[in-house]
Amino acid sequence: MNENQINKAYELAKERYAAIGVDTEKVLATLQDFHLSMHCWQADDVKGFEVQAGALSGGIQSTGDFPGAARNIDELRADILKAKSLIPGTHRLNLHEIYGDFQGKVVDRDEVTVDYFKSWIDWGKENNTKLDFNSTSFSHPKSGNLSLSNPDKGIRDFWIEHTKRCRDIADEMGKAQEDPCIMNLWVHDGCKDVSVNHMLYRHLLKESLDEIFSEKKENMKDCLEGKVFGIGLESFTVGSHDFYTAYCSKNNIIQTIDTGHYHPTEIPADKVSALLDFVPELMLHVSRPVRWDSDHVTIMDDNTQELFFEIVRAGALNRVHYGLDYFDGSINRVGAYVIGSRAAQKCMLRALLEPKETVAKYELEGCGYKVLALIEEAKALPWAAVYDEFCLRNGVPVGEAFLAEIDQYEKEVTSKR
Ligand code: RNT
Ligand code: ZN
Repeated sequence: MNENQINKAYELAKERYAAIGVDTEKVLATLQDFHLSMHCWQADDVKGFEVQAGALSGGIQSTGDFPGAARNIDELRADILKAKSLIPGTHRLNLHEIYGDFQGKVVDRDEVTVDYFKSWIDWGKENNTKLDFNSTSFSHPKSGNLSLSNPDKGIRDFWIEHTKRCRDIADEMGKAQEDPCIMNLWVHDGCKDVSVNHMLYRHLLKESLDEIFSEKKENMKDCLEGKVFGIGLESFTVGSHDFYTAYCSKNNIIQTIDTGHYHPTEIPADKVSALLDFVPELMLHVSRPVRWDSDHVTIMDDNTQELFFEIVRAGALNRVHYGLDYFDGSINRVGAYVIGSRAAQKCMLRALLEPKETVAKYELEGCGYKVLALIEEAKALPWAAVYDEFCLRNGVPVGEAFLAEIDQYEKEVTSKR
């Protein structure tokens, strides 16, 4: 498709949407202001840069050994920038604590400071990329099965200290970028098999969180992520969805919805309107569950599409932070970023293009068949022409044209690692 063809297709689409009361120019402006928080951990299979790094633990796994994973901070930054050059719009980067710039030093989790993130803050500024942050309680000798909920006070205190330091770092990041840094707290704590001290573990987790959040921070926002189960932690999860729903709504904290963290027939999209009257905002980890795995590359599947529809229908666009969270080591990792980011963006675009006022009105008037009819018709409207135009205006490859760029980067860069 050349530029002229893309413009023509867009002009037709614009008229088609105008006929149902949707202004595609407005939609494009909104999409321009939609910022994903790209997770740094797809680039290196969640390894991070700690000198003393151990194997990935905490009930998560990245499978596959496709060549070219980033081995150090420079490679990871280069990969992220390559991916960003193929994704329209401006996007944030979501860092885990283990991705600090440790400069060859052994820095334990309870010793980390913003000094190890100074170069990230500079990098973010230079590359117009705002940063988000995560504490890291997995892949560490003190992780075991229980961290913040560990009955051993020494271990609990270690993770409390780590998490407090991470909040300080996130606060510095937020200050430097003049925009709040969103800090996600996910701990894997759970039991592999039958266990009886559930109340104790949950109580300890609550106490640890209370202690962690006792200090208010101006430039960062906390969010909490629950889960249904982890690998090797199949029988019980301390920080379940219910636990965090209660904690977040009681303490006015942002809740994280990872779309890979629910029962197979549970629809994460339904949580948007269920939660937003009780928690201040939502953080998303857009992902894709496949059987035991919660972290396949995001695509335009029903769950993802429905999630974005629900956010737009709820009028909650600005009350949601849009993180991605998947890790696939079996395919080109830069490709994985581009596919997942563009898929999330396309789902948002389709949601923005829905003739929602009309559909909502029909529903309130009791015209059920019209609701169904319009939603069915909207599925086949030319939204892809609008996305192509968006890519064109943003100077990134349109459609599958990004494949050639990734192939070239693979040939020249990642295959040589
Ligand atoms: C794990 C959680 C968590 C992690 C990242 C690496 O199941 O989804 O968000 O994926 O912190
Ligand atoms: Zn997640």
